[in-house]
Amino acid sequence: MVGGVSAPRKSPALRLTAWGRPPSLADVDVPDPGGTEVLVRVEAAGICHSDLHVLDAAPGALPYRLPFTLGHEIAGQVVAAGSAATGVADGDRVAVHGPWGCGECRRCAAGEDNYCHRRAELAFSGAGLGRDGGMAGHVLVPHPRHLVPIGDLAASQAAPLTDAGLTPYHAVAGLTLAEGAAAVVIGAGGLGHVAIQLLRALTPARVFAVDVREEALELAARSGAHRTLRPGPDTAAVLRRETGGGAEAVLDFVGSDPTLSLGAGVLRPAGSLVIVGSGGGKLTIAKPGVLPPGVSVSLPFWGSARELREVIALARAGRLRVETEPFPLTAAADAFQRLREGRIRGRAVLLPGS
Ligand code: FEH
Ligand code: ZN
Ligand code: ZN
Repeated sequence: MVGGVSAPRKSPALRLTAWGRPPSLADVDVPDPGGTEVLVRVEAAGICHSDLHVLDAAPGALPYRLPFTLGHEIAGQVVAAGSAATGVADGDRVAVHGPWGCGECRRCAAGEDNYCHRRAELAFSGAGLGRDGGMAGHVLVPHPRHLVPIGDLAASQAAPLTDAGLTPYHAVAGLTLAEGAAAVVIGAGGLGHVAIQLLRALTPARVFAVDVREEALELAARSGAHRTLRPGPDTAAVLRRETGGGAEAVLDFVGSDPTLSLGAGVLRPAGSLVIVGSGGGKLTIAKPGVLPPGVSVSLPFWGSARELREVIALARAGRLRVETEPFPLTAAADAFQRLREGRIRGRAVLLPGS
């Protein structure tokens, strides 16, 4: 109990209990936080394509131990805290920085758990990724350092921003785009449409969006893309022409063979290829090869707690907004299926209290 905000003894949770099997809703015990732990009542939890990768993983493909509760995009309210959990107060509304690392290395100490030095040794990647996450009524967060205040920001915005906002923010943060530069966003879905908003809010670049779905291109245009186009045999040539010789940056939120090939064909010399999507596509890096001279290739992963604070600040200032489709926790199976079929506009968000 923190300041009169209490927690029940049982709470619903979407549990992964067997590899390759659909997750199931179950009532689980609500844990009492000890030490630095903080108990958060979940108000919203986003659904990510990575959740599908977890559901589809073959036994042994991931180091995670079953069972665990899914959900790595979480926002809610602090309801209890351990005796060593400082800096949290009764009823704080928070977003959860989801990539939990070892908590001891230099990266984790800096809030950069996404690049934890001991990542390869851990049996988890974060909340809902081998540890109990937030597709549930409550989530136990290991340390207050993973909590970012959200003030009066809606949880249905804050939750998806912890990944669909943070990941593109971290990807864009590494780019230098001057006036007149062109940035191509491949994949205008849950992350891509936020990337377009960030490129428009933080850089002077002209933004080109590519997606196979007409509805995604409409969202891309509403998000601020200067030009939208569906991929075809001449897309690279069209983009090279319309960017005046190539793009300074390509952000690939799909990461498949065709999208990587398109990205390589659109970059101008000394451009940046930023591969965010986990589509498993391959691109041969060779000299000479398909990439122009001077190109940098990066594989950014999620983002830091400091960057999440910056994303939340942008959203609270009205400069960033995630397109969401809400579902009650009990409709999680339908939401997952629609995501799998490409029928979610923006980000699907589960609302445990609805
Ligand atoms: C999480 C875990 C593993 C791979 C990728 C992800 C992303 O959803 C995080 O942005
Ligand atoms: Zn994710
Ligand atoms: Zn670490």
